[in-house]
Amino acid sequence: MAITLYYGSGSPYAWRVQLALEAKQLPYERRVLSFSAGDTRKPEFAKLNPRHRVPTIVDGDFVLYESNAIVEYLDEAYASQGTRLYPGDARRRATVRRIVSEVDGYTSEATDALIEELLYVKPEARDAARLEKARAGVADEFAFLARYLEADFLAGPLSAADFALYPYVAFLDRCHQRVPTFDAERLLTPALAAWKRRIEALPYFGETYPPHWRAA
Ligand SMILES: N[C@@H](CCC(=O)N[C@@H](CS)C(=O)NCC(=O)O)C(=O)O
Repeated sequence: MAITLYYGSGSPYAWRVQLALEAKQLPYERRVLSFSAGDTRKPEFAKLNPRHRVPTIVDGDFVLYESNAIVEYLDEAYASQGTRLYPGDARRRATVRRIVSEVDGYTSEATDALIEELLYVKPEARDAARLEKARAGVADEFAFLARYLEADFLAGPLSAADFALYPYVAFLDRCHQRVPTFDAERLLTPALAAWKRRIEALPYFGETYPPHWRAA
């Protein structure tokens, strides 16, 4: 039976799960929820996820929320299928978990600050110094992570670490779409820009692209 994925278009947490479902070659049905319509607050969804968040999956009679728990579950429950997202070796697996944790702990904070300044502060109220500080925070964080790129992907072979980071890097394109004067490419080191292109060249990547970004 196909897994059901509840997601929100553009949610970085949901995007990493969708990339994982694709990499694991698992059949799944998508249910897109609208944040503005309050879908995550509706009683039928609250029964699945009392924290009212996406992603949430239903696999048979098993319901699971929290993106990292979902990616690890998919990788373990369907270990022999598709790409291994958490390597078997304890040290390599710990490295993947460490990078995922860094993305959630540090990268998301830096990108949230930039998104806030760029997309949520009205253009007339925008403060150049605050915006520059937020932009520098993202550039520093991305340069930090780029140091891990000794091979094609963050922890060597493609892993959950790449799927955790990718949506945050891609969000810069969305910022550029919404604010054309914002130069997203400039925030990426050449190594990180090449890594981004490698993710986007994955055969299933297009399946995961947020629908409402395309329409914009
Ligand atoms: N720690 C959670 C975070 C999930 C999360 O915050 N999702 C946001 C979307 S990015 C959400 O569902 N927000 C609900 C809403 O705004 O109604 C995870 O890793 O899955």
